[in-house]
Amino acid sequence: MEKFYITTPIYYPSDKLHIGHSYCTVATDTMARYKRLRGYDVMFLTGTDEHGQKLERIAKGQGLTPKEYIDKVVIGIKELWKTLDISYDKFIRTTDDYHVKTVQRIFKRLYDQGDIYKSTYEGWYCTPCESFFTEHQLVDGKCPDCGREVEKVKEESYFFRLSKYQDRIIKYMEENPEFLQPNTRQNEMINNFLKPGLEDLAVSRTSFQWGIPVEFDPGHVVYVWVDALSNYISALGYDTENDSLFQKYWPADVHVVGKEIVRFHSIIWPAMLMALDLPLPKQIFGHGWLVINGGKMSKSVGNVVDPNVLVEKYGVDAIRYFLLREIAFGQDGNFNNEALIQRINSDLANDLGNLVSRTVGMIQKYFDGTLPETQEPTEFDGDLVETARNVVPKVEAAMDKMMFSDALIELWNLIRRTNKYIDETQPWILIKEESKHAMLANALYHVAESIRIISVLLQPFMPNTPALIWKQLGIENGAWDSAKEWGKLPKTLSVQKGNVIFPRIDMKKELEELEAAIKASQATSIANQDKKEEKEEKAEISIDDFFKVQLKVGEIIASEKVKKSDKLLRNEVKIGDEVRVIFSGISKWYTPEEMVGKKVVVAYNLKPRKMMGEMSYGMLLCADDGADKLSLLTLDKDIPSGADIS
Ligand code: ME8
Repeated sequence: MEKFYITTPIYYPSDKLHIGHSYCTVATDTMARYKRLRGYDVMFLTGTDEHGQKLERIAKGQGLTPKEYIDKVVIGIKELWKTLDISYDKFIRTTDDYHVKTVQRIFKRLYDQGDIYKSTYEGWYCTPCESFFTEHQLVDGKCPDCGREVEKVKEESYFFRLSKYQDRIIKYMEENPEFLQPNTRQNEMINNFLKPGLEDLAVSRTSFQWGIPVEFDPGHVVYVWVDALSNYISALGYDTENDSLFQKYWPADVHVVGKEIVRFHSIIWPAMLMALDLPLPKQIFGHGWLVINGGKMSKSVGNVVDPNVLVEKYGVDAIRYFLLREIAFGQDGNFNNEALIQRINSDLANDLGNLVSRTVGMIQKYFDGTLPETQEPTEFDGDLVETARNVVPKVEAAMDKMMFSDALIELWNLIRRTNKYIDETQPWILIKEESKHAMLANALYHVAESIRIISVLLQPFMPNTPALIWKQLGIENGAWDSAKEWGKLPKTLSVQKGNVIFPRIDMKKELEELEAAIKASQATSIANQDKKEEKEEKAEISIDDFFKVQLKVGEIIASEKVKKSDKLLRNEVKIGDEVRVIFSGISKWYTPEEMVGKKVVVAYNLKPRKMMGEMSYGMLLCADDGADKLSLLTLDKDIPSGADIS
């Protein structure tokens, strides 16, 4: 069986994934379903990208550890994918142990073979995008990707020899025009990034800790994009004892990604794979954005639409249809409530829903639910059968290029042609004359058979509607190839009337309700955010909780700068009879000489943790103005070291 490996990006865990994120996943899911129906052995991977400074900060803001915060959010993400009927085969989290180990091995291997080396990084960092930029890449001093403020960073860093792979990547792209789709993205990458010259990439950080530690240099964590991109192979067991999935599925057939992350997937990822001597994915498909009034839908702008609100109102199939039909995959598309309701009314309720219900209704009414054996052709049959026969290769051709919208246009041509056939044959006239009943039976058979073919082809896009149609037509399932054959329904078809599959809705009333529902969900999301921030300032804890923290007086008897770090001091602190090593990130404010002799406040029962290859036993308390001032907490009377603080 031929294999097909398809991936979505792994999402940053965010409280609210919006309809823009859902768009990417729904499209990928549609492709995975389509390939399964075509008989492929499909591996569909999605997951979450859980490291980086941004998450560390958000979690801290909520008084949680990053993992505690992310665990909660991931539950919501998985629920959303369930709501949208996303049929992924594997969900990877970059905090999964196997992934962490694979990334560490990859990093070490690249270091050992000289593709990664140690130096000093000086430049600009955009935390929301988790991206480094050189001075000349900034636009008006801001992040070229999101337009937000960037931070100046100077730190010791490992570098990946990206520049070494530049020519090979250009050559690869030129020789494989299918590699980066749509085509325009390839020109953009070659002309804007590759030809001007690649710089080596800083691939480790020392200024925060929430990342995968570089095993042989624990003060460093792996740059989040190196960590994230590796998910596509770590999920398959790459470089482990059990790498059968990797052997079977790699290289990926397509990585589906949003246009702003095409750069990482078409330059950094290929370079990493080249360095690892692995084949490149067959395709990177960069889709466009869902925009609202011209701007990208995004949480920080506050214009996000919650997919749950939409699904609750109109059902998952209607929402999936709208996303796939309304926006040409690869281009940006406007998300618009009116267009959504319009599509539901015209394409789903009028064209499809009405076709099914009136056909079943007529078979019920004219023939008591079962068509008679005797049937006579009409002059309109040939054209309908021809249209149905042609639609399958057209849908397949569009799907093979991931042109979901085109595939649906083809499918709707058949739906409209079938409706037209009803108007041409006029069953309500034929029923009036006994001699025309054989013709009427044939006409209704033709319509039902066409509906069957439509329902088979609808499956990748709409996971639920086909089964509702089959129930009414009395069939069990719809193998893809059965759509290529006309006449699979029994001549004496028996139908069973069911509910209307897509009821028509009142545009004006619905529009008001929908706008109100979206506004309410945006307001709740902002209010929740505010509440969380408030809680973070004023959260109360019980006295019992407070007493869980053991504070003691310590006297600093020795202090020195840590060589590999520009922040840390290594202090030896006398607490009663014992002497503890406690690292503190305060060398910007205190010299070792200033430290020695100070009586300070020590968080005494903190779990020891490894810093710079050595254990640190506790923490020195400081006051921090959040900007650039810091003061160690000291005592204003002489109290012996080891004394309790309460
Ligand atoms: O980029 N319209 O994660 P992410 C369409 N963790 N797509 C949108 C969108 C919109 N309005 N907003 C977001 C990341 N997306 C990284 C990926 S992969 C190794 C690491 C899409 O959660 C966006 O384009 O910020 C991207 O493809 C996906 O959602 C995940 O974005």
